[in-house]
Amino acid sequence: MQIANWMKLAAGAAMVALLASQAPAADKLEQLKEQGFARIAIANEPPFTSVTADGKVSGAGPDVAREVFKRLGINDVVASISEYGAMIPGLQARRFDAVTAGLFMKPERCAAVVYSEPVLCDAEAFALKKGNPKNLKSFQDIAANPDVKIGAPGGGTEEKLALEAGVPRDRVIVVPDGQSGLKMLQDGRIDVYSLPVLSINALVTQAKDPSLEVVAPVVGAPVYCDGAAFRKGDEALRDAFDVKLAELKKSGEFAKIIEPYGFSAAAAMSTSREKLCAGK
Ligand code: 6CS
Repeated sequence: MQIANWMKLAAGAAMVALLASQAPAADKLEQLKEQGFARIAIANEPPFTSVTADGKVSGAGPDVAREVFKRLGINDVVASISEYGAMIPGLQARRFDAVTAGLFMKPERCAAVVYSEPVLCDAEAFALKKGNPKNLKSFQDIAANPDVKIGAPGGGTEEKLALEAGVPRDRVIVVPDGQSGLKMLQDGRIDVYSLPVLSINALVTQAKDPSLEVVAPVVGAPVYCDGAAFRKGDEALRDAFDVKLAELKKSGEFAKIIEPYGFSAAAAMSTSREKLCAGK
């Protein structure tokens, strides 16, 4: 093909991409149907989200999202791994169409994105040395002991809970992923690694390391729930997602998807976006 024709083709493709990105929010659902997939952000933190070596995306969040999107006429999901702190900026920059990663609903996040109704709920946990030698049961215990360093996801809830409890910034170590956190704990570079209970249990169980133990739930830390998060402006897509999510909850299929991962359907169905975004 002549260079001139290639340039025309490239210009046309760029125009399509530009028009799609400017499409009115109400057409976002139509745009995703035509695209054939929804681009989701995940963290690869089982059992919330998981990507196998051959690229298969699973975990409770993507499995629920895949089923809901399928019922909306969007055939599949394509996942990108992201740090929690980068998920909302990525959504706002249109790098993702949704976040289905266990991004817990909290007032400050509810102000930045539009959430679906609740999907995955969990308490917080600590992984630490067997015997809990520094007797750490809460984020306040960590703040009170100047010798303790905590590892937590960057931009994540556990990082925020530690800082809010008064742990100085230089004792809150950003950990990129579960395996790194485990290694840092085993090497003594951190004294405690914090994630939600199901994530910590999955990691420590898989590690089969008798020198580690889990403290759960963390005393004084709330039970959080996530929802699928959408960009402000995509409320119509969020509303359509909620209709199908409610159908799954009503039929019992929602429980069939998430409970094998250890999540409680009743916990998600006992609360609401309104309550969680109000910090209740
Ligand atoms: O929403 C969050 O910030 C937290 N959610 C999960 C599923 N893991 C850690 C993260 O900090």
